[in-house]
Parts: sequence; structure tokens; C-alpha cells
Amino acid sequence: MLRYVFSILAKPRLVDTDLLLCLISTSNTIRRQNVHSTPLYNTLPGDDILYKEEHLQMKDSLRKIIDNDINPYVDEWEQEGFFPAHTVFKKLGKAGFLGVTKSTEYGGLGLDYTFSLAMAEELGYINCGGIPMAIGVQTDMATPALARFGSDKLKKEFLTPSIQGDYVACLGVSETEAGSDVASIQTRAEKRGGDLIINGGKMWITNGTQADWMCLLANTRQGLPHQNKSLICLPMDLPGIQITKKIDKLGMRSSDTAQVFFEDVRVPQTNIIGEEGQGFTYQMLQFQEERLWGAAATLVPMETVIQETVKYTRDRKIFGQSVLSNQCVHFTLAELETEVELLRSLLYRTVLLYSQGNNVTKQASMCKLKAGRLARQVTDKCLQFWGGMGYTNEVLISRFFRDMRLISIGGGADEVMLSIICKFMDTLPRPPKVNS
Ligand SMILES: Cc1cc2nc3c(=O)[nH]c(=O)nc-3n(C[C@H](O)[C@H](O)[C@H](O)COP(=O)(O)OP(=O)(O)OC[C@H]3O[C@@H](n4cnc5c(N)ncnc54)[C@H](O)[C@@H]3O)c2cc1C
Ligand SMILES: *[C@@H]1O[C@H](CO)[C@@H](O)[C@H](O)[C@H]1NC(C)=O
Ligand SMILES: *[C@@H]1O[C@H](CO)[C@@H](O)[C@H](O)[C@H]1NC(C)=O
Ligand SMILES: CC(=O)N[C@H]1CO[C@H](CO)[C@@H](O)[C@@H]1O
Repeated sequence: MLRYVFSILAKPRLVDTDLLLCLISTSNTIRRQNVHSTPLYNTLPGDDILYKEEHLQMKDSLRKIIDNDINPYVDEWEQEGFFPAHTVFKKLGKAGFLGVTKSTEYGGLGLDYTFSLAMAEELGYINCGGIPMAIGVQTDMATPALARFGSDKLKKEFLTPSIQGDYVACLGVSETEAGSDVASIQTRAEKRGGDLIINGGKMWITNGTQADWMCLLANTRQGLPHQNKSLICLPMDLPGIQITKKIDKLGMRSSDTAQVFFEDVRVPQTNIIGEEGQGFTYQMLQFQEERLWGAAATLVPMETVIQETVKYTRDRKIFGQSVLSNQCVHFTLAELETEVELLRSLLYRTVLLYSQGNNVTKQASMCKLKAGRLARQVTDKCLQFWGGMGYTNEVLISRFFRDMRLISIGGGADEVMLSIICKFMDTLPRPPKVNS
């Protein structure tokens, strides 16, 4: 399957015959360094613990799409507050990147979660946070529950075209009055005949302005808040769906974020993913991948920010010497580099445990918490060393400073991660009893 991915990818843009030979043979004996005329600098020695030749080849193929089809346009898309997801997703879908861990029956590659990690990491070479996030929504946030629990019919209708890059997916969990407290959402989907009639609204929907379908969390029955919800595949072109203009945000500017309203929207009950009433539980499972993915997506940007800061401060002379030669500068950068490496170790260990079928709720929450906090530290501390230049839109650091701020908020805020960790430590006070 991998061979298929790489050969499709290689053909149109092939310039290097060594590369072709390597891709065709997929021989493990060919060293990665010999494959490329320009060295790719994303392999740290530690990577080999988790990443085998197949992972590295996959990362390289993805890198080519990033370098040729994404990065040259990022500045323009950031300016416009929009990127052509259909075009980009089709390219990624054709090459297999939108269904790395999904079953081959529905067009996926059927690989384990370590390949998803490899992909999330490599997407960090995109020169902004918004596009990796939109891709992550598609692969690791809106589709895991459908892939795991959906009926064959639903998967053929929504999953296969999403993997192929023909459909763009969005995830509808948060509402204006319910973000951190997911169980308190108010959107209802009432059963009438064989249908569901949906009323309510969703907030903060990434790629909401033009997505083809939404993985929607709604209340489908009476009962306790953890047991009265379902996940529903909702086509976004139905009557009664109103999508407001996109929200103007601090960062992630190339990714659109919308508010969506539902008024008597009708879908068949068979659009419910898996068992009715299990939506909250499914979403909690789905969050696990979202959080691992979110943490993985911070690693390369943090390393890039540190490397760029080394370069800039080495060249910048003040008081007769380079900024970098101040101990507080080079020591701080060493400290940050160490922290990133620690996060990488925790994440790799967690993903390995996860791909072997273990429950990693606690560790995934720790990864997400640490990634959010560290991303803020790295971008803030590094930006300081750029002086006025760091405060302009001319440099990548200011974009990452804005974009990475979201990690501590989206997909469960830092405090929500702390609460989950506390549950495992048995230190969280019990919430007041709710009568129902
Ligand atoms: C750019 C962007 C894209 C997004 N994309 C999507 C998407 O595609 N789909 C989707 O469903 N959602 C999406 N979200 C929503 C996101 O998941 C929520 O913003 C997040 O869960 C926080 O919810 P909230 O904004 O309602 O904050 P609130 O729930 O109002 O929380 C506010 C603050 O309260 C604090 N807090 C929360 N819980 C606790 C606690 N237990 N103890 C102490 N303090 C606490 C935290 O500091 C938190 O930031 C997106 C958000 C943004 C900004
Ligand atoms: C389901 O749970 C929500 C959130 O706690 C609650 O408001 C609602 O009344 C419950 N039932 C239905 C049918 O919405
Ligand atoms: C993991 O374990 C916790 C605590 O035992 C449990 O609440 C949670 O549902 C489990 N998660 C999964 C994905 O099985
Ligand atoms: C920002 C973003 O991802 N926008 C895309 C959402 O999905 C539609 C396709 O359904 C694309 O056309 C948008 O570009």
C-alpha cells in the first residue's frame, strides 16, 4: 500500500532518478541520506526509536507536497484568511495522506497510529498553524469515530470521499454556551418517523464555511448528559443549515472558523454513528486522537522557531557582539530545546502505547497540556530575542506566536487536561449532584 502511495506521488514531480529507484524498490537498505539531493533536516537520532524506513519515506513524500504545493502559497492564504482546501485535500487524498490509519476497505492505508504521528509531525513544516489544523480536523478529529463505529453505508457515504479528498469534513462539538463542558451542549436531534429533526447551533467550527459534512454531537434522547447524545453525519447543504461569516481570529488565519445554526434540519436516523446515546463516549475517544495529534503538530514548529532564532540572533549585532553570544540567550535556547525533546519523548512513548491498544487517556492529556504550555513559552521567549523585528508580520516567528496560542485552548483547554489528570490521581473534588 505504501508503495502505491509513493509511486503516485513520485511520478508527476520526479526530478531525481535515485529517488524513483528507491521508491520502486522500497528497499530498507538504501539509506535515507542518499536518496535526496538536498538533505532533509527533520530526522533527529531519537526518531529511529519509533520511525522505521516506511515512516521516513512517508514523511519525505509528504514533505514534497508541502514544499511544492503548500508553502509557496501560505503567505497569500494567510493574507486572504482562507486556503483552497479542496485543491490541497485532493492532492493529499490522492497520495493517501488523508486515511493513513483508516481501513483499506474504505480507501485508507490501514497503518498503525505511529504513521499518523509521523504525518502530524511532518505537517509542522508548513509555514503556519492553520493548514495543518484543517488537515488534522479531517484526519484525526472528525473521522475517527465514524471509522471505528459507523455503519458500512455511512462509511461509504462519508468516510471514503473524505479519505479520497473529495469531501471536506468538520467537527461540530462546541457551542456558544458549551465549550469545556461538552456534556452540557443543547443542540437537539429529535426522532420523528425514521428521521432526526435537528435544532440548535455550533460555534468555532474549523472549515465550517464550506465543509461538505459535519460530525455533529447532539442530544438525541432524555436522560443523563453522558448518555443522551449521539454523533451524527450531517451533510452541510441541507435546508435549515445557516453558516455565518467566518470569525476574525488572532491566529490560524488561513483556516476558516464559522458559527453554524440549525433550524428543523432533517436527516435519516441511519446517519447516527454507531449506537444511539453513545455519542459522548465516542467523542471522548475521538478527543484522544485529537489531543495526540495536536501535541505532535507543535514539535516541528517549536524546533523551527528555535533554529530561526539561533540564525537571527547570531547575525544580529548589538553592543559590538552578536545577540546570541549573550549567555542568557544561548542558555535559554538550550533550555527550550531540551524541553521540546522531553515532550517528544513523552509523546512517542504515549503513541507507542496507544498503537499497541493501551488506554492512554492520562498520558495523552499530559502531552496536550505540555505541548500547549511549551508552545507558548518557546514562541514568547524566542520572539523577545528578535526585538522589534519579532513584532512584525515579516517573520515566521510572529505567525507561530499567534497560531500556537490556540493549543492551550482548543480541543480541551489546559485546565480541562489538568482536570483529567487529576481524575487519574484521584484528587479532583466530585462535582455537585445533578438531579435528573
Ligand atoms: C480557532 C478555533 C478552532 C476551533 N475548532 C473547533 C472545531 O472545529 N470544532 C469544535 O467543536 N470546536 C472547535 N473549537 C472550540 C474549542 O474546542 C473551544 O474553544 C474549547 O473547548 C474551549 O471552550 P470555550 O471556548 O467555550 O471556553 P470555556 O469553556 O468558556 O472556557 C474558558 C476558560 O475557562 C477555563 N476552564 C475551563 N475548564 C476549567 C476547569 N475545569 N477549571 C478551571 N478553569 C477551567 C479555561 O482557561 C478556559 O480556557 C475551536 C476553537 C478555536 C478558537
Ligand atoms: C440531555 O442532556 C442535556 C445536557 O445536559 C440536557 O440539557 C438535556 O435536557 C438532555 N436531554 C435532551 C433530550 O436533550
Ligand atoms: C481509560 O481509563 C479511564 C479510567 O479507568 C476510563 O475512564 C476511560 O474511559 C478509559 N478510556 C478508554 C479509551 O478506554
Ligand atoms: C479553510 C478551509 O479549510 N476551507 C475549505 C473548507 O472546505 C471547502 C470544501 O468543502 C473548501 O472549498 C474550503 O476552501
